[in-house]
Amino acid sequence: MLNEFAAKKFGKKPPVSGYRVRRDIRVLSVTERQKLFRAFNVLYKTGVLAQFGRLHGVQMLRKHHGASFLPWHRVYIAAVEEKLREIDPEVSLPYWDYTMDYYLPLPSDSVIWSSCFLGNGDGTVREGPFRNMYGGFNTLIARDIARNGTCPPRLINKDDIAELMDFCYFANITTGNTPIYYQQVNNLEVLHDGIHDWVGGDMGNGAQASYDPVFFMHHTFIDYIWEQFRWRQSSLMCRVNVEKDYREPGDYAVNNAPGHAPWEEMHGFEYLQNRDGLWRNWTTAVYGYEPAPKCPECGNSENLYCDMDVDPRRPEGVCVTKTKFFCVDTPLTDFDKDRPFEEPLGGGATVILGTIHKGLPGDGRTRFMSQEEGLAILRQHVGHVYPSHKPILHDVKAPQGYLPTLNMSLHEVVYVVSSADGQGALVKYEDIVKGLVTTVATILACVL
Ligand SMILES: [Cu+2]
Repeated sequence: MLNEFAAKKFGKKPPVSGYRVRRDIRVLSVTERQKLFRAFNVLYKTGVLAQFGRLHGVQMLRKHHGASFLPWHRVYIAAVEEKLREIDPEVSLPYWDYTMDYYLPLPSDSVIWSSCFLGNGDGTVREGPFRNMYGGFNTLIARDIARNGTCPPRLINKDDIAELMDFCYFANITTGNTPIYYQQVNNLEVLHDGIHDWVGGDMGNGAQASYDPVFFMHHTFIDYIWEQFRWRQSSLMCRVNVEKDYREPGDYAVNNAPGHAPWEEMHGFEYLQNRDGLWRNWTTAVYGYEPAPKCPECGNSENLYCDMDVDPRRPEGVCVTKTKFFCVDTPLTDFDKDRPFEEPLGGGATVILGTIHKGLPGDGRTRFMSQEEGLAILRQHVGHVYPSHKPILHDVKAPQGYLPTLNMSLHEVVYVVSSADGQGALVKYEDIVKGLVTTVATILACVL
């Protein structure tokens, strides 16, 4: 099956099924959702989903805990999307923007975890479009929202994303050869791990994670965050060539695990190298992103609303997901409708559920917590004064004949320039930054 992608030069050439746009799953119409779920069920029944599940689950360290994490998953989900479009050329992979679930007192109440969307989040998936699907170990897929895990089980919120956007380089937000992987802040892979553990069940275990279709909505959002980072990298603020920017030799992966160098093959897509996942044409020729829903319209979705009060630091309001109690449609029609829920037959492995819930703080607001407790924690989180963004530090190398390297904070420089009188200061400044990341054009833009 994977040979098809090599034969079609998937990624090197525009995809057979054409360019597609990815949107938040709650913005899709009921019909669009049904088409998506039907396509997933066909992929499941034909065994394609399981093949992709195995590909993800084996040789995990070739594409996790290191630099190839983002490019590998970019290609992987695009390939699954291509298979979905073979079944129905009108579908694309939606993303699950969990920053909108974050604002619920109990994010496990999100409409996402209803039969209108991805089905229940507590235990065996027995309702919704993915009920009765078997996972990696011959057991029905299961979830265990807000479980305890190795990584803090937490949703990614808007502040996490804003903090990533303080940086300019791939190495700033990815994993390299580091002994304290799990504790890294501003690391998109570590943040992504938290969602896996938050959903729990199959999603909480790397070998089984992509047997639960939630995996693809999660990874599409991670890819969208990365894409926003790449827009920033390409902007005047950073001026980084996103196709070349990678990690340094010797700093590719935790414990120097192989598979993460830019020239190494992409596991399962051996006609590509890891660095090919950095090509711009993935998001110009293959797929693109519709921006996440914003206030006041919130994508005109019946499943979202604009909340002006919940996050005082965002006076323009934030879109918040409706809860599962709003699920009224039954998006299951012509597939699977007569098949009753069946208990697992036995003989398969058991997904570990029911870890100890001790009232996890913050984003781990659990399904066992009261609304009041969850709300109190949420208020604490979104009520604090947001620390101003850290200034961006550039190592500045002076042109030949000028002073040697100095360390410059962009924010301070903007301040100096804006408070300077007259053009003379700007000209001097231009001398200093000649040939550097930051240009006078950027500074002028900031001052204006
Ligand atoms: Cu993965």
